[in-house]
Amino acid sequence: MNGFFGEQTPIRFEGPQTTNPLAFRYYDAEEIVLGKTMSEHLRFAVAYWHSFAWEGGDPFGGSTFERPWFGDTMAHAELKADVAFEMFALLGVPYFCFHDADVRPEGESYSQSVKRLNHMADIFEKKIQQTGVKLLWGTANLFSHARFMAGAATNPDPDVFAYAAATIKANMDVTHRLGGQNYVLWGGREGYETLLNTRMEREFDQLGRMLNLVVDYKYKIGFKGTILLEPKPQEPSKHQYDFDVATVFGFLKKYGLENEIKVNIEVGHAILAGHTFEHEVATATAHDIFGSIDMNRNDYQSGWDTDQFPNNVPEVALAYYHILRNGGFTTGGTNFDAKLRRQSIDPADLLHGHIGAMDTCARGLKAAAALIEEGSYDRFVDARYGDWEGEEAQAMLAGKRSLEQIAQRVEKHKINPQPRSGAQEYLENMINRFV
Ligand code: XLS
Ligand code: NI
Ligand code: NI
Repeated sequence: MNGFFGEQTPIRFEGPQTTNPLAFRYYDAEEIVLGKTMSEHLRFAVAYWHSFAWEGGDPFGGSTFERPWFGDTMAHAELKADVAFEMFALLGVPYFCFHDADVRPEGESYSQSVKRLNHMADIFEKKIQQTGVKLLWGTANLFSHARFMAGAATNPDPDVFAYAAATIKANMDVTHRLGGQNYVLWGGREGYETLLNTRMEREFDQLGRMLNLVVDYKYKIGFKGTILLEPKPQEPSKHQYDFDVATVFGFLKKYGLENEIKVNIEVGHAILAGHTFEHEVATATAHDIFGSIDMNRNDYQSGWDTDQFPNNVPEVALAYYHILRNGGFTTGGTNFDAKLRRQSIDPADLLHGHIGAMDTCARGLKAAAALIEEGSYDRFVDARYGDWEGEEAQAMLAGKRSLEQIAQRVEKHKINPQPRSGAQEYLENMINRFV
């Protein structure tokens, strides 16, 4: 293959001993782990925006990347698509994800923007057929353009709500046409900059209405994928309504959507919300709203959503443990919503970022699978709750005992519970055997 990445052959698995930087050490797509191939478990996806649309700017300086597809014509957009699929093939990733704004230049009107999006979808349709690379999810960018500066669904101007609704419709149509497995809504500006100009109760109802419209439309067009909300506490807004998984669950319940919408959880967003990633995954599986993950970390000292490729095996392993315990992904997958550092300007840097990320996830998955297969960890934690299997405990849980009845039993049997060790250090050491 000879294109943007030069003369390059697809990245192969060469095992942990290899010194070849353009090879996988741990990700062997066909290796069977807990009855499925690694590729089927992990369902890797490349994020179009960071890899192909981000220019390397930061608040103090402009772009650092020179890419032949930077420009606002459709010819640039088509070249970008060629390079994107060149990279998907080199990496052997089964999926990709995109926003409308990543793949086509903004039009002068809504209709022109949609026309351009549909043209790119025609191209993607062919490429999907030719390569077998599939769409993990599509989404609308409802945060970059100035019209969305005060929010999309939560904007005080109903025309912005309408424009956002129309844009979502166009993106759902394209996602459906391309066989997308999910449709994502991340509300970067669904929140506020200052409470001084904000009526929160109105904005909640507007967002609740928009999500209901999305779900109605999903059934109308027969989209079989999952609708996903992506929580984040802030950035770009000072405060975002989809703060974290628990907040999103409460919101979905309020608007009757807890059985319709699931979550796409991002590592860096979990950290910004003051949680660990595995906390967010465990909260989602506990509420039965787990959908998909954006596997990109922050720089843990900077306090920003720096969108770096994952490199921490224990962190990744604990997240996959909760995902596997929940039965693994269904329509979701592992999306790298990650970008290069702005000094990493070479084409090969894009490959190194993804290769390292895929290897980190593969190691994490294998560690989590080994932990589950070996079984002592789960047995220990299950045993901690073992007494709840008793008859009286089950009756209390099922609502068959009143407070008075419980009090009587405590008195009669002189119940006097003794503290038991939580064994945290023992468990930490046990986990360390696997990661
Ligand atoms: C931004 C989000 C965004 C979503 C898709 O922080 O992670 O990239 O994943 O809109
Ligand atoms: Ni993010
Ligand atoms: Ni994301």
